Amino acid sequence: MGYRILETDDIPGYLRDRGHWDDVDDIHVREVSDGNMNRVFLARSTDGSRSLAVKQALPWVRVAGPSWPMSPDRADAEARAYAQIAEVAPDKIPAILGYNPENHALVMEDMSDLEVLRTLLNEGASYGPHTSARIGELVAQLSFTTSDFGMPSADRKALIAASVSPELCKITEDVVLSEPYLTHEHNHWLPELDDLAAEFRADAALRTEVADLRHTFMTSAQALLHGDLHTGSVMVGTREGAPVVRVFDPEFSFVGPIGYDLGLYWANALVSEERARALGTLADHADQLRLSWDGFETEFRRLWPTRVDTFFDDAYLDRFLRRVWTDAVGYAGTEIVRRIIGFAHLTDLTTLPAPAPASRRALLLGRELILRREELSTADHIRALV
Ligand code: SR1
Ligand code: MG
Repeated sequence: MGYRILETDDIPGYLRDRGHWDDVDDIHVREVSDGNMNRVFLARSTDGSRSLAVKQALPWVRVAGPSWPMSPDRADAEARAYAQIAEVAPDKIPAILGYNPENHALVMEDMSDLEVLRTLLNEGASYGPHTSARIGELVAQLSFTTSDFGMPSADRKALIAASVSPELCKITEDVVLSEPYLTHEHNHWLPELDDLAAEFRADAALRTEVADLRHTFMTSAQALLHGDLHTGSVMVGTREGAPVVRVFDPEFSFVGPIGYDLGLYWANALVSEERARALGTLADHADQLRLSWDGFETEFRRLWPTRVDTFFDDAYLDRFLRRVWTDAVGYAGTEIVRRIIGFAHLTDLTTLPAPAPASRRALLLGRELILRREELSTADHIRALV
């Protein structure tokens, strides 16, 4: 049948044809697309006893339209990542019920009983004790099992080859890891930040450090990443009285530096902290970097004795984790910067009544994280900087 862009009215027939839903007379569909890239639909029966989500990759960046073409093959990377994560952390992703590579469409669990973490935080909620720890644990589970510690060398080479994702990596190389430091039509910022945006473009030392992080992103095939692990890629809530954390949208997945996933999460936590500071609603924001690192490190060290290649000794583990930490600090800096003077901004800041002061603080913090990542070797150092 080939690829066709699904509209709301197509979803009942699509779900029936794919064997997900029999009674197409009892199905109500609404579009809930929210992210920058794709379309998402929710299908629900009248009594609410059945519901599913359908996510389809468009042949362009959704928020830009056909003027920014993008292969819908990115959904293949997402489906592959979900399959990989399902092997090691099935409790931390939505249930995937089917993937149709012809239509680049995933059918998955409806998670609308949960909330997007960024939305909750923007509304003034705290993180609670579980969320960041689970995120760190997920990064460890995915990264250890897809690294040379968790996989035989030949399998790893096959994974690296299968996970090559040039178009989406190029987006990150551009919109995160170079454009904000250049004059580029994608960039925009608040007029009150003109001075800092110009300073960042003129700062040769900053550019060299970003170049270093960019090159690491391009070459350091440490493990399979989520690739876009911000607070809009996390859903939280409770089910049957227990806390639930689900990470979704791994379409930017590829084999890269582990610190990129941690750094993205840290950046978004630090920006949420600036929002809360501006609104006077600070809660447990300051704990999140430490909690996610502790969750990551504890799980990675727990898995270490199972490594497939024992030439990597315990002293090497310490060195490796230090490198991941330092990379994460740097990538946190680049993520903060691009979210304020680059293409895709964060509602954490844009919806503030007076966004400039908090954005300025965050931008300055981002620069320090990039420039001083080698010396910022503990969570306390980062707290002191904040
Ligand atoms: C053109 S895409 C811009 C951003 O949206 C995605 O969610 C990624 O964060 C990407 O960098
Ligand atoms: Mg996304």
